[in-house]
Amino acid sequence: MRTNKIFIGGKWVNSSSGKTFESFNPANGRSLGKFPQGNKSDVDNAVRAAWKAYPGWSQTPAPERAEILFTVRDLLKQNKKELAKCITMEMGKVLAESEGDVQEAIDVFEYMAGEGRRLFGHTTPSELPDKFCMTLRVPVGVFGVITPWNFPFALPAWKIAPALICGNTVVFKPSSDTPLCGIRFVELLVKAGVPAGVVNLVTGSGKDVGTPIIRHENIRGISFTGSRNTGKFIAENAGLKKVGLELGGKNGIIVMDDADLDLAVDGAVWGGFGTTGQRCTAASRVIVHKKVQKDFEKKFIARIKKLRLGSGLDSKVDVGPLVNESAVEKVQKYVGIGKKEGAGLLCGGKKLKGLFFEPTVFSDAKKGMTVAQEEIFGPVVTIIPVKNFREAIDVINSVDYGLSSSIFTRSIDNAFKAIQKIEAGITYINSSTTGAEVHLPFGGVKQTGNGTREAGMEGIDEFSETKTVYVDYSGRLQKAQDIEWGEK
Ligand code: UN1
Repeated sequence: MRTNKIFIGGKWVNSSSGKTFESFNPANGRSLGKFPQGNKSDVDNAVRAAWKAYPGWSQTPAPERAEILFTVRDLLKQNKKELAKCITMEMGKVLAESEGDVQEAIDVFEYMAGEGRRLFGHTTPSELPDKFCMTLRVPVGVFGVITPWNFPFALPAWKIAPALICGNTVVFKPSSDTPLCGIRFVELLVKAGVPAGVVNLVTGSGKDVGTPIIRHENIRGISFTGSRNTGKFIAENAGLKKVGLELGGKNGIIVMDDADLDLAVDGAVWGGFGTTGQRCTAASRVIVHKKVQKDFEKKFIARIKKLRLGSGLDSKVDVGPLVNESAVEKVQKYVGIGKKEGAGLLCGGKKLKGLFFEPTVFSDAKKGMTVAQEEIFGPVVTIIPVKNFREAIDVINSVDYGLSSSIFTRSIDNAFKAIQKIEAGITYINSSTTGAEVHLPFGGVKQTGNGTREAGMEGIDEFSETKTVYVDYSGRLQKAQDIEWGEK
């Protein structure tokens, strides 16, 4: 069995804990190897290495840093098929989606490499003569990057590419469900020429590795994607670090009575059951106009019945397993709650062999029911019927989250009203709730995060500080706000 190492200061080393954990293929339970169970002293070493590398990296011109990012892009491209296979084996989603995951990483490295020749600040006039004002972007310092297992290449890329282009160095903790993908990712960075200490990797649990990163006195920024509970823990424990949180969603698709129903069904199936529902942008609620509810449900269920479950490596399969045992238990728990609260089970509801779970639909749910409010992160869609557009907006906004959203309608008025009224970071018109493109900002409102955005130009803000510069060439001590002092 392959025993892996952590990566600190440019060297693959053993964890000082001496302990290991295993990662398993969720489709068949086979072990993918042993991984070091990192601890606080590994994190301390990683932080020291990251600071040691910081002066050199942060002072390298950004266009030169970008050359390395372009090489990462090229290597991801060359190895796309094989990396996708690694993703599918480790977290279960089907190969086509895993290739999409790698493609997203390719795109973001390309986009952020391009930022190496931008990283814009701005200039603006001074209120005083012979004085020049501008802003610059400067790096933050050492960043802790903590990522989930559902996009094991795209999400580390969303964070590490902008962190690097801005001149930061990184301590990276991948999810303990996908340590192998994390290692493959770092191997590729090293091959591309990322200097020693610029990216360090510590594998292990949230408690043993995540918490020491979050609380570390010498880490200046944290970028995290994952559960709301962990997000809250970070907000409470990171102190005055610059923190970016991308937490969950309870995303809704509104289907109006004038929608193209076949298109809406396509969107609901893909959004609800792609990645086995394990996306923060999953369409876990469908808010359907009563006039078309029955038609929609008939077509929706017919499509779901055709979904083939199995190993994501099999090209005929549509839906893979859930990631682990506790994910299965969580889905089972919510299905039980849905039934108890009186939502109507239209299909599915049962655990199958191993970590597979039937695609499940609840209907005639009320907006306040638990299955209409809480993130399940599995193949469960809750249908909530509404009588008009106003009620649809009320329902879609009735949750604590605000990540993605969608409306299917042929009315331009409804489309634009939805853009205006839906409380979410992302709104799709006549498309599903997933499918973010890397040159646009990604993130949510309300309890989906703390207001930061990833990807796009806004993605640079999370990983840089703004420095304000005043240059006075008047030869006098000029004072702003027109103050006269000591001059009489
Ligand atoms: C996530 O689930 O954490 O738009 C991110 C999407 C993907 C990213 C999802 N590109 O669904």
